[in-house]
Amino acid sequence: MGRTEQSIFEQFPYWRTAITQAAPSPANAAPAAEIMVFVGCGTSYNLALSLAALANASGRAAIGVPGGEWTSDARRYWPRPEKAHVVALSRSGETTETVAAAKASRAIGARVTAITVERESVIAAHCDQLLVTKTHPVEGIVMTVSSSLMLLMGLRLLGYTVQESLIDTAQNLLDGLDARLPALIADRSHFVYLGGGALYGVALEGALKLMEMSQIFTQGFHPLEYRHGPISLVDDRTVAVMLYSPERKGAEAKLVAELQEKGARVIGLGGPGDAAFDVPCDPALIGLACLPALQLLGERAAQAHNIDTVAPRHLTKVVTLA
Ligand code: F1P
Repeated sequence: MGRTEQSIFEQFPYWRTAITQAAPSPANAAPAAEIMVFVGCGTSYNLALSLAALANASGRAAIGVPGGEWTSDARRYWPRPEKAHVVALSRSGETTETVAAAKASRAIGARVTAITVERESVIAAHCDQLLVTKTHPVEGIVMTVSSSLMLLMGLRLLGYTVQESLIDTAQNLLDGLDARLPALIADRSHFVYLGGGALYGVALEGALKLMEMSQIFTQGFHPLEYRHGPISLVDDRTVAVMLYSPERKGAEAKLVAELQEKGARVIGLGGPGDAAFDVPCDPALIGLACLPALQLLGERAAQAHNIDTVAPRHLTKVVTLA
């Protein structure tokens, strides 16, 4: 087993530790904030999008913004950035754009919460509130355990309770998908990830994982957006991963049936597909429950192409700009 695969399968003890840590003081502890702005880059940006949707769902105005965008012109995203509560996500705590976003936000008086797995990082030194937990030491360039852990910490910041039973759900999904994966992805070269609301960021993250691990071009979409153009790519080379939202399952299942008619093989997470998996948990936690399985999909696709995910092409663990 390679190091990336090992980190995926061995992530749950780290979840357990993060779950049992003292709960962070709630996000609404920043009374002057008009809005929560979740910032990050790459995987951390995908998590930011998901957390922003979950914050809105729990009654707090929120947006997700790439670190570089918030740094270069925050006012294009929120007219009073000094009134924002900025939540900066960064595994390394060193990514140039995210660190700059945190520093610039503090400089104008905004509150900054940092979510990271590196206690001694730059971002940890430039925040008002630090959420940190330990990650698996074997994790390499491709972010696996740490992305699950940062999503978990973000959920707790928003006041969601992550029960130990979620670990069973995530583990069962990981093992269940793994048993079916070789047959599901055999001979398939076009992959698409679909998810709405908080699952849109998770769909993007599934796509990013597959792309960086296996070098297969892929995309993520809001489910019903897929009919508006991208569906023209679907044929018998397609695998579609549908992250079902419980409240929209009917409409999403109809889309899945259309994709199947056109030749796609569908992995249904929380609803129908050629391989269908239950995701029994609080709807807000579906994305977290699915992340390890999505990470594994990237790893198995890479293995099918004899690509080593320990050293993915053109990638480094941290992107720092001069
Ligand atoms: C952000 C990130 C990762 C990506 C790659 C480069 O890192 O874009 O998402 O996988 O390793 O950096 P971070 O700010 O979360 O450390």
